[in-house]
Amino acid sequence: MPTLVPTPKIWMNGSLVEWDKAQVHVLTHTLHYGTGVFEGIRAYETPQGAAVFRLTEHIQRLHNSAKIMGMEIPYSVDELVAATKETVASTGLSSCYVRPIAYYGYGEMGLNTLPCKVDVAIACWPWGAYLGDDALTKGVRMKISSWTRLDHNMLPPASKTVANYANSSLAKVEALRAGYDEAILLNQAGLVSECTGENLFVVRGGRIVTPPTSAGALEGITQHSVMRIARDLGHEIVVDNVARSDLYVADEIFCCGTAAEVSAINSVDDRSIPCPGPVTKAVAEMYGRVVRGREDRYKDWCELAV
Ligand code: PPE
Repeated sequence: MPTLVPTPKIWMNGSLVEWDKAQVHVLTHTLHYGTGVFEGIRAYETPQGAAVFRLTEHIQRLHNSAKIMGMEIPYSVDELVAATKETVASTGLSSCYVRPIAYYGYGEMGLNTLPCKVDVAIACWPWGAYLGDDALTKGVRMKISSWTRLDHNMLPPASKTVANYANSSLAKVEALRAGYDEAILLNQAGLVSECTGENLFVVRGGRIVTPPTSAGALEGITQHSVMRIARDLGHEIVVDNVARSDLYVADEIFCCGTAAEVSAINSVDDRSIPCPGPVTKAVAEMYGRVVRGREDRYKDWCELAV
């Protein structure tokens, strides 16, 4: 049984269609060549109603991903922000995951994307704790992947391109099959980049470090939120390179992403890490309040769906 829970409507090229009717042809270009770009966003229940967390920034990143790939999205950021709100509102859910995708549709085959038409869809579904219900309390078991993170001149890791996730999937499945929960990918220089779908934070000696985009990490919107929250909580936090051995001797490690939120890490390659540590707990708790519109100073990040 598939675990995906349908919602009433999916937005496709300007209109809301029934979930079951939101279909594409088997010769959809992106299905064959991985050339689409997508986003992952969450809507949360706030005291004012359902709000999409940092929606405008996510849609802006979708446009940036497309720009990196040389793709022109036929809808402006404002149009897609409005479309996302409309789609979330149509679900009737107070919280859900939101997946906008821009892809080359049906009509052309072959690697030349220049003549291809760009289609856009936005779908929502309920999605629980991405790394398991006890990701914050018990923590996540991490493995350094045997797969290398994509290099900037192969497939730009800063773009959320569909094809990039074949790299993430290889690492994820390898880690799961070996009995771990998630993988950390090193780049070609051997430095830490990120996890298969989360950014990474390493706490040591009262200082928090997170790897930069140049190391092969996605410019995470949760990463950005966590940096601001941690600073506001009084922590020193820097963007800098992290070596594999930095992970083994860390005081705390946590990862974050839209789907995973803030998740604690209890070990890397079977070297145990204190978990959940005080910094992880404080940041995770505050993040949980912020996304639910319970902290006034971050209210601008919660964009009401209706
Ligand atoms: N790195 C990668 C590779 C990544 O995919 C994500 C999001 C992040 C970092 C964190 O980015 P942000 O969501 O802006 O904080 N991963 C998505 C999971 C995708 C999936 O379908 O699985 C997500 O969290 O939505």
